[in-house]
Amino acid sequence: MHIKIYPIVFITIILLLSACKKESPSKLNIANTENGQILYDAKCAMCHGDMGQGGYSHKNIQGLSYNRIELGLKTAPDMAFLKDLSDQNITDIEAYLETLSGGELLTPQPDIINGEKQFKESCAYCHGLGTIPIEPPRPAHDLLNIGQAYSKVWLSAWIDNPQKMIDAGGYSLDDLNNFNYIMQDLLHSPKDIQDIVYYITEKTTPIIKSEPIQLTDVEFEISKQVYFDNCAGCHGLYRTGATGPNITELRTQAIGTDGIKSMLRYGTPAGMGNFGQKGILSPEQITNLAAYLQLPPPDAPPLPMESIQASWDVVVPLAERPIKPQHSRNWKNFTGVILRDAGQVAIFDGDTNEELVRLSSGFAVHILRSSADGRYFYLIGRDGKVTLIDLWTTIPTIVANVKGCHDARSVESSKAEGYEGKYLIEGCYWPPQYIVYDGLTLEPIQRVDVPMNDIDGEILIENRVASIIASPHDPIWVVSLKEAGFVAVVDYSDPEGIDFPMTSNIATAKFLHDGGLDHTGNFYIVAANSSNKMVVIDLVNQDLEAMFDTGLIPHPGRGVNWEDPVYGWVNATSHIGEGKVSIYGADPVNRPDVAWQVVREITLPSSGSLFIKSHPASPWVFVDMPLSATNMEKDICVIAKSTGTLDKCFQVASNGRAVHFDFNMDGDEVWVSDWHKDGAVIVLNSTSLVEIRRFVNLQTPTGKFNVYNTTYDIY
Ligand code: DHE
Repeated sequence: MHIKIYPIVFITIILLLSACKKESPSKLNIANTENGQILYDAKCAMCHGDMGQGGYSHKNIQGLSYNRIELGLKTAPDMAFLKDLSDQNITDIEAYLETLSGGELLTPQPDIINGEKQFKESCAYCHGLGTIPIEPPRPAHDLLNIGQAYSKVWLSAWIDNPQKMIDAGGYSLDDLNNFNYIMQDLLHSPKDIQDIVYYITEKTTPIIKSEPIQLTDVEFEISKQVYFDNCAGCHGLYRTGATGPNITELRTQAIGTDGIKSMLRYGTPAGMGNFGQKGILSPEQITNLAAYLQLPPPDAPPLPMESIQASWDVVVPLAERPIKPQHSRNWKNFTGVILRDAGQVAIFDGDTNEELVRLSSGFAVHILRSSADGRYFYLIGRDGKVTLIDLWTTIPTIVANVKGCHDARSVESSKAEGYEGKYLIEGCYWPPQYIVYDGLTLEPIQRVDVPMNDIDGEILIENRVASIIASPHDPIWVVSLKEAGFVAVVDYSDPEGIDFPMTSNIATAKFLHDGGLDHTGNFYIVAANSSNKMVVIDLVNQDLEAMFDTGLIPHPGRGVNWEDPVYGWVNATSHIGEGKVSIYGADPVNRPDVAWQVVREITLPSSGSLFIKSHPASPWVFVDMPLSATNMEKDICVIAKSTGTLDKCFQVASNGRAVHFDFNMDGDEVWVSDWHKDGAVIVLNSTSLVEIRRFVNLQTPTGKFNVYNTTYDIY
């Protein structure tokens, strides 16, 4: 035994001696301390601390000589990625280390119990620890035996700031390509990080299952409502998944209580919101929701025609409404701002910048759409309530209400010649139906069940109506059936006005969500979001024009149209699931060579984008990232139309998340929401990008709808 150790000791002594004796190249090079600091901060501080005081490595390197640095680079496996540092670089780092002193020390005694607690609270969804595999799988690798692949120091530095480790070259780019996302920085303290690392590297037996939680009947009912308010939109009432993945009870039981809680707390870079971290859900709500999700979903009730008719409420009958505007305002430049959690819409005069009125509607109001002439706003809430607002009265007034769904996201007016504003369609998330109303009174005319089979012939338990758009040419609406993957054509020309059938169901791709028109109005371009595809419907021939892949969970809102200098007319989408804008050709007549093909991809600093928009008067295409899990939610980015490249990203929101854009009627102003309970709408000059106005004291402002732009589909 002893004999075998001698050569190792001998070699080490020789190495140390030679390191001490070697003439330091720092004597030959002229040191640049400033560059040394840049290099140190970028490549060394993650492990050795911001002042070289020790950090996760617990090795103080203040004043370390050139030769000792070089020795570390040659012998320490964790530092192998720094092998390309030149003599000059090392000289500069040496000079910088000479200047350092002080800095906070990290206690070398880890607390494994705290590490276990932190792991379960923060990491347990994305990473298993010898846990049961799930489908779709966890977004990151299982960490059982991770200590065999990486050292504790490296793992700590990685958890502390993954992006910095990647930028420094400390993570293999080949490995990185195996993942869709870079791990989030969960903002843990260095102490917690060190404890987590000790826990995951010392634990050698799998975590089998976390403890289920029992719910009382009252807690179950409350959690049901919390789920409906916050989760059902993405995951479905029956939790089978759409924009978000399947979270039915078999999968959630496999994820386990800890995993569900960590996901609800921190979200994922795939677009799941960080509900706990942002204070949207309380720790108690998260705990109970984790239990609720492991139980089978309760049955959702129907909403028959009699109930819809009973909900119809005419506040101002048609005969009592004005026949011309009762004010001299430019009502086509009014903008309605959704105040989501207040259940209100605030209406602003875009010429005078006055807030004219706040009107209350239902629960978590979602969007506005305009009648064919723009006189009326139709407001739809998640509770399925439609509110008709007249903009010609002295101040905008609610003139009728009706509730056709328990859960809804979309309404659209009839816009074809001869039918302008005559009808309104409401699509339901639940029950699986659409309702057609009289466009001027909201009197319910027809309720129609949507088919409960998908494009593969599978029977569905949920088939939600997502975006709806009126063809500018024919008396039809195209209706996206989310789970089914069909785009239904609903004909509203029936002379009896009593039928409103689906005249065809165009098979496309599953998980249809949101979309808008191309620049001619001949095509409807809609995201099949969890299929990672865009679908193009030919509105003239009423058939499928094209389908193509873009990125992870495209989410264009209404999309955007502009003329690219190389590819002609294009349209684009951003994505929830990755930081990417895909721009595709959208002119099959003049540029068939690039039509419906991705011609440019632009990298954004974060995933979690919901909307992309522009106006013909603006040189920019605007993109938001409100679901960013990497702290980019306050920023927006602008793409230059003239070059098709990203120009810059900058912060606009102060309190919350920057979300959604609309423009004033002339297009020289762009309005962005600061989505927060103490929120605002921030108005920028749409060319200079300088802030020119801020409407404050708005509770959770989200969508903004300028009458002119909404009426004429300008985006
Ligand atoms: Fe929306 C449009 C569904 C979350 C703000 N949203 C749409 C449309 C659908 C939809 C189907 C297209 C309607 C149309 O064109 O006919 N939205 C959903 C959801 O299912 C989802 C993902 C989850 C949910 O629980 O509702 C969802 N939406 C949100 C938000 O969280 C937003 C940001 C704020 C809010 O209301 O809670 C939001 N959605 C909007 C806006 C539009 C929209 C502003 C209209 C975009 C436009 O420019 O026309």
